[in-house]
Amino acid sequence: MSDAEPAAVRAGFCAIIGLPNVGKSTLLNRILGRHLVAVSAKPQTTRDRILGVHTIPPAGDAPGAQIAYVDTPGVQDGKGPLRRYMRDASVAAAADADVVLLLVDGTDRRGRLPARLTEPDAAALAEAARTHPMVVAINKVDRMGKPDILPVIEAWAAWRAGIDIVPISAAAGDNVEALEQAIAKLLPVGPPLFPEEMVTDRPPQFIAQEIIREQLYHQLGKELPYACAVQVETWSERADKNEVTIGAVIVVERESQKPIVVGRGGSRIRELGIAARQALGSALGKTVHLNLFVKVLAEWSRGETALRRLGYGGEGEGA
Ligand SMILES: Nc1nc2c(ncn2[C@@H]2O[C@H](COP(=O)(O)OP(=O)(O)OP(=O)(O)O)[C@@H](O)[C@H]2O)c(=O)[nH]1
Ligand SMILES: [Mg+2]
Repeated sequence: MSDAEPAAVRAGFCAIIGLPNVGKSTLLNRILGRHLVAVSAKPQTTRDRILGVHTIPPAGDAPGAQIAYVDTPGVQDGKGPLRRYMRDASVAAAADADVVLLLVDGTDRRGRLPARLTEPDAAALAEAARTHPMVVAINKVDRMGKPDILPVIEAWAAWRAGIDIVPISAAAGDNVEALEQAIAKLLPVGPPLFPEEMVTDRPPQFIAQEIIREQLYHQLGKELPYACAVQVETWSERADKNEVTIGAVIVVERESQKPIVVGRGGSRIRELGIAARQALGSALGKTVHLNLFVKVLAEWSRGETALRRLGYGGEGEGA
């Protein structure tokens, strides 16, 4: 290899994989500097693989790179078509990637150490590391004492030789640039794959659905968010006023779930609407008018056709 020529641009796909709740979506939002995907304290928030493109301009000796990140649902076992779809989405994203970024929650006593993973998780990760260049990021170090961080780094360094291990805080942004440099140097040399200004392949309607869905995780109890899907049905923009009016439906699985989402005298859905409208306004950079409705689509998470209607599965899912 010769380093005499000007350093070449690198570009390619990086799949972000890891157990549920480790902070994969938080990291992607942080890298892109905008709220693209739903984040919540509840596991299994991400349902689909989502593409987020970061074009890093050249700076000093660094030649610049374009990293096309694919956020994935947390790897885990589970039954039912939705779970299966989520699992397939992660496996496929990792298989298609040029580099795999394994994100580990440094505060999770079990998941933070390779020796404590369950057998299927360990096998899936070993396979990803065997077939792809990999970087391991230890996340949430803002909540760890320094003496706790080192043994976790050492455990992953011992797991596979020659892998970069980068401690980060996705929430605070600490060390995220160093992580991106570690990923970039493993990408193939080549021109950018996407236009420089492109951030995602998803339309604004999808981003709106994610933001509304995130509010469901924040505002509904433990179980219900998993029974909900969000579908944007109408979208009308007034460019002259920088305004958009969005009509969205919250889909639940059973008649009995409807009043819980609506709340007493409509209070819950009103609150959801206010919070979602604010979040949408800042994500889209527009004034947002939001009309929310609730609809029952019986057992949607169990039916392949209903899943497809709600955008899970079928064509056009990112990378
Ligand atoms: N303290 C701290 N919390 C974080 C950090 N990164 C993420 N979190 C929190 O961890 C929780 C899970 O974050 P997500 O980004 O939704 O995790 P995920 O890996 O995408 O989860 P799934 O989509 O369910 O697989 C949220 O409550 C985040 O606010 C971090 O660096 N520090
Ligand atoms: Mg996620």
